Formats: sequence, structure tokens, C-alpha cells
Amino acid sequence: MLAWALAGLLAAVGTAQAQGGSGSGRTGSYLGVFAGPGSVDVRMTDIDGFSGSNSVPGQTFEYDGTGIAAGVVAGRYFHLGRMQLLLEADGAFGGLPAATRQMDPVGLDETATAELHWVGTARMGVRRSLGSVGVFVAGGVSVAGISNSFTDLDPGTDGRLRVDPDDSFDERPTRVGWVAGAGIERPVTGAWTLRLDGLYKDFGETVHQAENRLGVNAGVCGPAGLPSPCRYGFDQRFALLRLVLLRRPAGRG
Ligand SMILES: [Ca+2]
Ligand SMILES: [Ca+2]
Repeated sequence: MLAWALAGLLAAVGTAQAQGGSGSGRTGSYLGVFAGPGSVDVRMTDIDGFSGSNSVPGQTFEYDGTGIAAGVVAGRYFHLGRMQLLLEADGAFGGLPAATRQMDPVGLDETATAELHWVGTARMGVRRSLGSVGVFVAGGVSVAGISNSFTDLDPGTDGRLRVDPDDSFDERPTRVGWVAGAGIERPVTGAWTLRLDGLYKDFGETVHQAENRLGVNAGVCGPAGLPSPCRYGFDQRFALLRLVLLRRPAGRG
């Protein structure tokens, strides 16, 4: 929907084909908005072998989800010798993808989720002008707020399923990872540029542990067979294809 809104905004900007100013290179700062489809891919490792029906330590579970992400971007083009470079930062705060996986398809009592709440990047890239278009590759660091949860349901005394706090957790850490991407852009009027780019972000693996809050009902994890909090590794990657509308501030080159 936001992509359509962006397309509508572009249409409103006009169809004037201002070819001047694309030149052999660009300098100066810019601001912009973006929207586009994103996906999150999760590989969860059940380190202690709690989940599922076969309870194998080290078993991995893959799951993914998609969404429409939107956000803002600010950057600057500059030259270093004959090289065209760009320095850019962006942030997305809405519509980000979430993923859910039912770990035990028989009992339906164990569910893992991953959800991106916000994500930002700071990147540096190399740009090249090819006629009226510019292409670039860029990389840098990405920071994200990602929540990971594992929920185990157990029957209570009345037989109804309830969240077992010993075997469940819900954490929302801030993650730092790397980002790489490439794009193509083209001026649409004197001050406006339209860009299509793709970003890939990898936040590596983090290990979370069930809370074992009551200490009486924690899952039996590992070959020792003793009640202990179970550990889970989450390896998460995020891909985004975006339509970006950039504008150079008035009075800037
Ligand atoms: Ca259970
Ligand atoms: Ca339990």
C-alpha cells in the first residue's frame, strides 16, 4: 500500500523529463522516503532438545515471514579523487516482517516467533554514473530491535492450556549486524530522484534461555534428564527491496 502511495506521489511530482543535471557525478545531500517488501528468515537451533516430538538436541527449525516496510533515508554524495561515493543512513519503523513456527505440530503447544520492530543502517557506497542513471553498491552496519519468543503451553489443573513460564521466554534485544546492498537511481525532475535498491542484513546468532521463573516445571533438557532452563539460538536475516524517492534540499547542489 505504501509503495502505491509512493508511486502516486511520484506521479504527482510530474512527468517532466528534466534531463539536465544528471551529469557525470553528483555531490550534495539528500533526504528521502522508501517503501517496499521485506522478508525475515530465521533459523532456530533447539540447543538442548526441548521442542518437537522427538527432542533431539541441536535440531534446527527454519521459518520466515514477509511484510511491507517503510521508512526514511538521509545521505550525501561526494567525491574522493575521481571516485563518487555516498554516505547514507536510514530507518524503518513500520510494517516490518514477523515469522512464527509451530515447533510441535502434534501437540501444538510450542511456538517460536520472531518480529522486527525497527531497523536502521549506516552505509558507505561507491557510485557510478551511466548516462542519465547512477548505480551503486554500499555496505555498513545495521542495528535492529528484534523480539524473539518461545512459548510452551501446559495443561493446568482444570485441563486448560496455559503458558508455562518455566519453559517460555519473550525477549527484545537490540542487535547489531552488517548490511550490504546495491541500487540504481535516476533523476525524475531537477530536485527529485527515484531509486530502486535492495538491502540484505544479517544479525548473526544470539542465544536465549527459557526463564525457569518458578523453578519447578522447567523442561527436561539434555541427556542428564534434569529439569533445567532450555536454550535456543536464533540466527536472523532480513532482506528488503525498496522504492526510494529522494530530494535534494532547496539551494543545495
Ligand atoms: Ca508443553
Ligand atoms: Ca512445560
